[in-house]
Amino acid sequence: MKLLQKRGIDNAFGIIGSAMMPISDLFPAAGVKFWDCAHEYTAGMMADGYTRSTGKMSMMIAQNGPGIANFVTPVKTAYWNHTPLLLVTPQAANKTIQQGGFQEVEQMAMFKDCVCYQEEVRDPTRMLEVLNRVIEKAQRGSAPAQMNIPRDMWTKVVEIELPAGVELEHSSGGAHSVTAAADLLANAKFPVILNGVGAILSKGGVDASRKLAEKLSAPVCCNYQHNDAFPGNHALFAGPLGYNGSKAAMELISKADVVLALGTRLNPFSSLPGYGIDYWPKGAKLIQVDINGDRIGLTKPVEVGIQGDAALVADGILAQLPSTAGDADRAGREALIKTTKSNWATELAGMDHEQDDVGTTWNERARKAQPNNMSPRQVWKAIQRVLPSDAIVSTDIGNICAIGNAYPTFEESRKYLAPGMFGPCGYGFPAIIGAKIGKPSVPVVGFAGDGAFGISMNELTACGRDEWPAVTMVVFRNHQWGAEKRNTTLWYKDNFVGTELNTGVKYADVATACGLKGVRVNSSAELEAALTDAVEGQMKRNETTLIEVMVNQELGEPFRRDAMTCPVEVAGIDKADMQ
Ligand SMILES: Cc1ncc(C[n+]2csc(CCOP(=O)(O)OP(=O)(O)O)c2C)c(N)n1
Ligand SMILES: [Mg+2]
Repeated sequence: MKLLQKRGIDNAFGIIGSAMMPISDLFPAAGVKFWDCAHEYTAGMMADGYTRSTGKMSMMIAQNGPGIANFVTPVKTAYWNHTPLLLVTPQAANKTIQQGGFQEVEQMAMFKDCVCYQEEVRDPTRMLEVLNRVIEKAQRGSAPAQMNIPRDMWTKVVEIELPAGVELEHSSGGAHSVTAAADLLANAKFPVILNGVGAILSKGGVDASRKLAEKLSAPVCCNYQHNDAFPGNHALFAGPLGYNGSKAAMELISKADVVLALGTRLNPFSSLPGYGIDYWPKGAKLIQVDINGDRIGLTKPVEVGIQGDAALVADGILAQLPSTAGDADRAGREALIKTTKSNWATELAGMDHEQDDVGTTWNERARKAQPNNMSPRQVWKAIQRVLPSDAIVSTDIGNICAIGNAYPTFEESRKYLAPGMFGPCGYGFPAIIGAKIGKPSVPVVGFAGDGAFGISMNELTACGRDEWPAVTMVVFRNHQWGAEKRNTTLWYKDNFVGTELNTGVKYADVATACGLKGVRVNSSAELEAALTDAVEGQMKRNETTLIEVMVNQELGEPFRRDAMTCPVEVAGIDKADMQ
């Protein structure tokens, strides 16, 4: 507890259990707030939302066995969100381990692939040494790290020193490679910067990228789902790449002869074609900066790789640029950025409906079936009109949330909590609760589809208690697991298996039954009024509101055009063959 205090870890998320009681007993006295959630799955997502929005490490803790098993999905989610979390997993006691006693499971194996470091406490006298190492590894790796502790170790009386801990200075990159990068950028005709989460995680990273971009008049794209990695109101901001992102960003980066990928591992999903444009500039020279050397050159051929901190490396490159850098056709580039952005803004503003692929008619039928319901894009435009500019936003995995990728922009970082590359449904609601816990004075709005919300909605029963801060949650009610239904319409001839939700459920009423405010809205005007009122209620009256938005069943681009094909009938399947 003293070490947690020393490291400022003062928020823990989970569900109470006997295996953690020797520790949770001390939480109030130590000043650690324990957020007792409705499910460990969502507790972990809350910890992720808390830490992503504040930059402060938080802790996940639960009962050994089933409680800890429920943490697997959020821990892997946090791993790909690059969130440093302390995962404490009390383990079945040494006395009975391997005898199949109570609540025993291989907790180290379970998280092996989900954390950047894991260690089991082997002896009570080593508890602080291990805890200290785990915290440092989580920080250095910017990912969850696990301390597994046989539960009987908590109660041994031992004498130990508090470890001092070491804070490592981040590297500003190898001198030769920084110079090589500066040379490439100085001589580029069309340099483009691509900011990843590393720009957010490194202190001053976004600002350093801004200075570099301004010097070069280079457009700045954000990597997929890191829309807050550059200020949205900046003239050089091009928008997010990837699935349903900014067409302007895609068009601009396709023209690049040099790309500076700043703080990104360039994961394969993030630069897939969008809007039919295969925009990745294969002929461009790529400079990749990542604090983790293992990820440099992993997915794309790299001209210059720099292992280092995004801010320090960007500053180092800027310092080496000649005064004339960026002068070649500066005005032409700036004009092109401006017109490309404004064309995309006009196009996006005019997009109200989803297209059908040739030979399919789902969207046409969906519009006809519910002519009075809003379409997903009409919903997003209404949201955009009233969403506070300083709001923290979370989204979920789902078709309507994904359509939203092109809409909100952010002036500051740590404002956009998307579920990330593990892609778990059920992220939006708990993440926004965690964000509000971390940033109580900032308005927060969470978004989720009705299916994904169903996975997380048990937290409605937890979040209305007195000390929990109020949030605003928007649920897109299209009565379907839409993203999967989209795959079915495109590749499986509308053979809908498992895609239909219970139309009888009223999520707004469930919220009301949990002592919260629930509102159903049917039009853009109603949505704008409800969202405005909900945010006011959140900020002024400590009111949590769930807004259930009635949407038609139109479906946008599928997630995995790259991975889907029509089935080929081989032997034929017949019910009559069932034994
Ligand atoms: C935990 C988990 N289960 C299943 C999936 C597969 N999946 C991806 S999107 C999706 C449908 C989401 O439906 P909904 O939340 O209603 O949003 P919509 O697509 O209708 O907008 C499903 C089931 C997943 N990503 N995560
Ligand atoms: Mg849905």
